[in-house]
Amino acid sequence: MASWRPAGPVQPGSSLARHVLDMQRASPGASGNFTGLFQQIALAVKIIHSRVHRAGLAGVLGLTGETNVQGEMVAKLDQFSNDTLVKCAESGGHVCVMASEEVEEVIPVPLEEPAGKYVLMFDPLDGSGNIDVNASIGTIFSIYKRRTPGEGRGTLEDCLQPGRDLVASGYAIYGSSTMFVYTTGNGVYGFTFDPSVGEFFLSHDNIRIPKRGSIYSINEGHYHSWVPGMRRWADWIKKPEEGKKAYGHRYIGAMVADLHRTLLRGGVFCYPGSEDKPEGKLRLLYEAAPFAFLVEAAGGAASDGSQRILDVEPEVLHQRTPLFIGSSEDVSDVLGFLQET
Ligand code: AHM
Ligand code: MG
Repeated sequence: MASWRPAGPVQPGSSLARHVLDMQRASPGASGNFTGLFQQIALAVKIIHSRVHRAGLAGVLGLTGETNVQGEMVAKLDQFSNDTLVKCAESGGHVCVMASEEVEEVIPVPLEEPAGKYVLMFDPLDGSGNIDVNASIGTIFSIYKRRTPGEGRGTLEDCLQPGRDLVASGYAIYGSSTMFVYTTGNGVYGFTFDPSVGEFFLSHDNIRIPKRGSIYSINEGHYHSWVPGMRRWADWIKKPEEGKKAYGHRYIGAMVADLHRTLLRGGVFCYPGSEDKPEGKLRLLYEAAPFAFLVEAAGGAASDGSQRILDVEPEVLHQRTPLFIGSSEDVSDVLGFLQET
């Protein structure tokens, strides 16, 4: 008699929860804390997904009128996403301290909750300028181990770690479907949310970024404020030459969406510095380092123009950095132009 197999497309063995559990079982000495933290992050993402998809109906679009630490207006969904991540993570007992792009200082774990050994950093809702036009947005997270000795609450020092010390990073993209993509530095895995089941299932196994792509992604409206090397690169990339086709241009304006495409299709995403803002706009700890860890694990590259993003030693929590990230050959082309005298 044939052995029984579940009917339908859902494969319980390919769920995100099971994937993380298998990974934990494969790492000797793992205590289950990491798996627990991941489950809390996935729970937060499901709650944010649900609110993002109901946003128009629920009337939560619009601005609260407050100004966040970046001097930008905070959309209501940003705040909701921030609070959801904080509540889910602190109640799991796996983190000792957190930091969010939306909050000026580190976020301590409340005294009534147990503290764990992990440090969680996140951009709760990246690309929030896209909310009101119903375009893709996302959540970015990264996990470090505490580096200060002892147990109990963590400190700012635990948050100021270079990306090469990351234990894991990932993102959720709230697009035509919601996806969850993560790495622990060894393979990049993508899961698609099945709302009828309420779970993420493996849809993109072992993502590898092509060595070279055919798309460049940058806000070219800033062209006149760039250094000459950057402008020369932007002129070159769209010019057909012998042996080189002109690259196509795509820019959604939400890093999660632009980098999700770059990870799957290849190409390069740049957010350079400008004359008045030499550090650019993106934040090292919440945006650049987590994506650099993902893209390098997929075989790509990420630089700030002079060094690997993962080697940058953060000095302050909300540090900004120029970013050149994507297919290794495409990143190397931009760096070549930038380093020309
Ligand atoms: P946010 O975190 O406040 O949403 O800002 C970051 C976003 C990125 O997702 C995106 O790549 C960039 O800002 C777009 O900036 P610009 O409008 O200058 O092109
Ligand atoms: Mg952001």
